[in-house]
Amino acid sequence: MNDRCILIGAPVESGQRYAGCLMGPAAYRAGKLPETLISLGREVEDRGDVIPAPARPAQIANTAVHSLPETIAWTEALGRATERAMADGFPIVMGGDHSLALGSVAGVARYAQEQGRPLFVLWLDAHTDFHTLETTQSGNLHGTPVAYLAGKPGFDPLPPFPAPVPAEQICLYGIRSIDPAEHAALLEHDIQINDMRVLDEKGIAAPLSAFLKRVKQANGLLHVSLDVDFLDPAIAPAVGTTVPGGATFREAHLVMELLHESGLVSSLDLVELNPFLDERGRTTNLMVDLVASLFGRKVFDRPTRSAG
Ligand code: B3U
Ligand code: MN
Ligand code: MN
Repeated sequence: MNDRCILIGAPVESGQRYAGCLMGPAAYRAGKLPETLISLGREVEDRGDVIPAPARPAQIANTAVHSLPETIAWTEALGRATERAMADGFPIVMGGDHSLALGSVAGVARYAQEQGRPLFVLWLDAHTDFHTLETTQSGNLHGTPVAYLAGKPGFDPLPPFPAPVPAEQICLYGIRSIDPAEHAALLEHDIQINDMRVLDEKGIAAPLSAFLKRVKQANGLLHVSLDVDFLDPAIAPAVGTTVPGGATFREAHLVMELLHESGLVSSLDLVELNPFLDERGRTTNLMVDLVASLFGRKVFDRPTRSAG
């Protein structure tokens, strides 16, 4: 893991319909994300909030889709900002709704391609986000980035995804809500879907460890996209779409600890936090604590003893 964390504010809320996600980056700063990373020995460079270019008109056949021009502008601006940050350190993209990943993952993919390294993506989410511009019925583009990064057609007039991520390099984790069109599309793809049924049976650690092993063997870069709704709404209420049955406090920390131990994560999105829906900052605080676990905060640091 790179020592230098580059914070990128992405106050995006055009990918869904609740107002408030644009306060996400400010909440992470108020919740002391930068100070927390510094306390864990990281250098931190906060590049402030990205300002997209003015939106240009764009039209498509699916009339349900809203805010497409804004989404295109965010995708382009965040792609550039994240690609640049990859060259300088470990980007942490503070959202903003999940449509920001259309840009952040595109930037990471361009960087991975330049480096000649395979990109792996871990998607921690209640949803599969596998709609295209043609299949979405809600019209909320936060439900589309996994299909985009997997290289599915149906995204015109978004910029073509630079280097589509092969299905075997994508791992969806915590899934408990799939729309019929996503379900049909996922049947055509070999993406690993760890829905809650799988995680209840196998435990939270085993499927993740198997995926991490593959990343390591391939000398891959690993992008983690953490949607607040991966967590159970009882512990993380500050999100527009709550889905019961999410990861518990302990499961979520274990995921972050395993990711830290692997040393493989190279970039991170924090998405869907809506501070307007929070209760005295508890969701923001939990997200900051999860990032702390990802960057090595431990309850008890056990020095490795040599045998004998
Ligand atoms: N799949 C539904 C719901 C949804 C996706 N992502 C979130 N909600 N957060 C849709 O609207 O595409
Ligand atoms: Mn999502
Ligand atoms: Mn979600």
